[in-house]
Amino acid sequence: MFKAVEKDIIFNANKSFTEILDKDYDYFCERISRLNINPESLKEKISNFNVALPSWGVGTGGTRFARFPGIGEPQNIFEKIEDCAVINDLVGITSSVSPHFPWDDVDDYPALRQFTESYGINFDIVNSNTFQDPAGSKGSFKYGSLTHIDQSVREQAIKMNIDCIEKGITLGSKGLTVWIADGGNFPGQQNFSKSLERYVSSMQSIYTKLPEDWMILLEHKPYEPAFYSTIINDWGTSYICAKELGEKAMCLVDLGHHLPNTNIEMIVSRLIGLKKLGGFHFNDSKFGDDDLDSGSINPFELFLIFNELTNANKLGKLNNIAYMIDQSHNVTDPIESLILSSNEIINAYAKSLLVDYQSLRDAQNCNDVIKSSQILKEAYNIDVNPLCQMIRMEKKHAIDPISVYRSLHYKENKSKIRKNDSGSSSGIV
Ligand SMILES: [Mn+2]
Repeated sequence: MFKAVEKDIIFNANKSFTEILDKDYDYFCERISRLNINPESLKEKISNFNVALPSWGVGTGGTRFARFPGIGEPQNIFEKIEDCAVINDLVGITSSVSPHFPWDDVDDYPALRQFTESYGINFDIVNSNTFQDPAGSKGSFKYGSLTHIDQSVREQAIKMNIDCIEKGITLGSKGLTVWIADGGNFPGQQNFSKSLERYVSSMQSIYTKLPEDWMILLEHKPYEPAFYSTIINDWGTSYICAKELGEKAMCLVDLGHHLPNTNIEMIVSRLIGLKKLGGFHFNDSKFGDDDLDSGSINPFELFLIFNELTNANKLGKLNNIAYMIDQSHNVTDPIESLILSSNEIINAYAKSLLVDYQSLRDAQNCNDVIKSSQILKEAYNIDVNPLCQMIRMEKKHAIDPISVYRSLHYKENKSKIRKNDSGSSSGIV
């Protein structure tokens, strides 16, 4: 850690914020003392939280209309790791990266692992990409991958996923996320039941190649790129398939992959109850799968999701959850977006730790609707920024990561070294 950003730069920048932070933190401690909460216990829990950065998220994303790359964009996985390390040195809660293959293919995986670990970064869940044709491939995924009617194309997609597992093993990963773009644009185009059967069969072939301590995460999505039907269209289908595959198969909830107004926190609760919640792709949306920055549109929803997680954790019902960010940065410097997103995520988690769950249960058991709502709102309305800033400062990270980042002129400097490629290598999944 602190290979990407010099510790002294952060230390000196923090000096100008400490006086105000001390005052804000004192008030925060006084405020939570009224809830009988000890700030030290919060610090410990928050310090143990980590959210993985998406390797594809540090490059500028795009829409189907255009992509507007910024200066100094990373052109390969090594440069992406450098950018992720900048973020982690500043915020301290993003010490892992979720790679995407074949986008992040390299010749020497042990060397990539060594390079990454030298920045204090580990590899999180690996992602497979069978939604576009790999260079030089024999079959095409135009009409599907794991569910394609042609067995040879299915086998090609299965092999790509198994290759991902092998790359992930070398990199020290412990899981694979599978999202497929398979679906249809016309009624009658696909046989719904047969394509789902082919999906399960293909996934079974991949599942058998999982190491003992791995999990496979099934990511659902209601539409796009297919706009009439999608194979794994909702959490229920995802659950049924995960159950069919076995105990290493878990469901991944991408916040954007739901129809508008879906109660995502309830889905989270259901999956916890069914022991099939495996991970998250954090982002935000207004209309659909907009891949906007986490917490930028609906931070209350993000809090309510963490409320379910924290409540379940207190009851001993939460196992190993993979927290990852998955968003597309079209008009911002992705590094700034990811800094703010990680901040929104940790804030939502911190607020959930302020909920008085015993009082909430009591209020629910008395049908006290207003009191129940008030308990959640009281926690949500407390400003946890001073707590998260204090934790960052104590661990030598930046109190104000955006201002430190801007003072580095990082992308400007990188633009002199990195070749700027306007081609699209980023994706939205
Ligand atoms: Mn996703």
